[in-house]
Amino acid sequence: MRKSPPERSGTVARFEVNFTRYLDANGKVVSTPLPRWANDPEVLLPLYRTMVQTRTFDTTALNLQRTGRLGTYASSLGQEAIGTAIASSMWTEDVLVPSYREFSAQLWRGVTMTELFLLWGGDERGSDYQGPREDFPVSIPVGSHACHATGVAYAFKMRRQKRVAVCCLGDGATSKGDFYESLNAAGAWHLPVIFVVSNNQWAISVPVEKQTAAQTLAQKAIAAGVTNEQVDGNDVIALRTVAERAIDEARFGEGPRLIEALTYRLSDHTTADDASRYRDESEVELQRANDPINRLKTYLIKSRMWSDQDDQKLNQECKQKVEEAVKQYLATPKQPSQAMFDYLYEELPVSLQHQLDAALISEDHG
Ligand SMILES: Cc1ncc(C[n+]2csc(CCOP(=O)(O)OP(=O)(O)O)c2C)c(N)n1
Ligand SMILES: [Mg+2]
Repeated sequence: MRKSPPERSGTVARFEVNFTRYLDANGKVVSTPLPRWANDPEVLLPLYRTMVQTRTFDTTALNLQRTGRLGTYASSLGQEAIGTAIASSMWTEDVLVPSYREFSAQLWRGVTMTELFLLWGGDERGSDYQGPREDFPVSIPVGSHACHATGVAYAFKMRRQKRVAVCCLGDGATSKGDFYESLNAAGAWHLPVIFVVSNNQWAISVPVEKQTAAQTLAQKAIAAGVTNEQVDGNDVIALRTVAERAIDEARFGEGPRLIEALTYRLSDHTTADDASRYRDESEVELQRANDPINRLKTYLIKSRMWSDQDDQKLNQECKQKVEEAVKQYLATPKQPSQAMFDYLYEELPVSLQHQLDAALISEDHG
């Protein structure tokens, strides 16, 4: 890296940010050639099913929250393609380090809907995944998990394992110091880690153009010497193409990647938010036309891989699965109040001891 300066004045470096899209909002092919698997229902239908299952889960989670049976919940409406494509490009032994809107990735990797409900219902046992044991719990702190992902990738490298850490974060997270530090370390140490930025245009009430003066978020990787690219985050075919390549390259020693997926947060930030106070409903209306599920469905139907009848059946199956998960969730005996103190410290500090005493008293009276 250390070089002597050039002899004369002039440009010393140039950088690019590439964008990938195969399907437009109407499911029409706009770039060719398509990857070969884009004609293979065995590849595409599982992606579609996971996206639909995620949306069904999402609708039910919102209903549960509205009826007082779930805590604050962050909807993934409109962003289902990203996690689905990413997770389908990972190997089982890779590690997902997610933020709080990546249900599709988690479901693909075998986290159960009951576990997700438990977590969003305030029960930490929901993070003790029985499937992907080494995947991380969702990071509610914005961006801090980028450091964890870099650490995981460092461990893989030290152990000479061919595994990849995949960190999912939002546009807002890319303004944070821990994000830049993680990216820098990943670049300097040439680690097998992928940062997937879901640029949904909003960080609660802050639009992305107020978040940063950078033209793209992908370019933030350049200063860290990390390969970057931008992709249509509502086009699962483009996403999977980009993700598969990035993850494979990282696995086989070609270093870290940053993928910026352009999407849109169709929902409120969480159930504790009212987005109509800071953004125009007409903007949201326009964005509905970019829905990733409709886009893939139209393509599948046009390519004769799917029908409206198949769709109805799938929606029915997805609802049934969610209803079963709701039953299991609601039937799970609550943990005692003291459980929340059990795993924080080996020895409870005095201040928390007082809180524990108070919790035990209120439980006795409750
Ligand atoms: C370290 C930290 N600071 C602030 C918050 C409060 N907070 C929660 S979500 C959020 C916005 C995050 O936006 P973005 O990264 O774009 O993700 P999105 O919610 O859009 O998926 C903020 C500021 C937090 N959870 N953690
Ligand atoms: Mg955002």
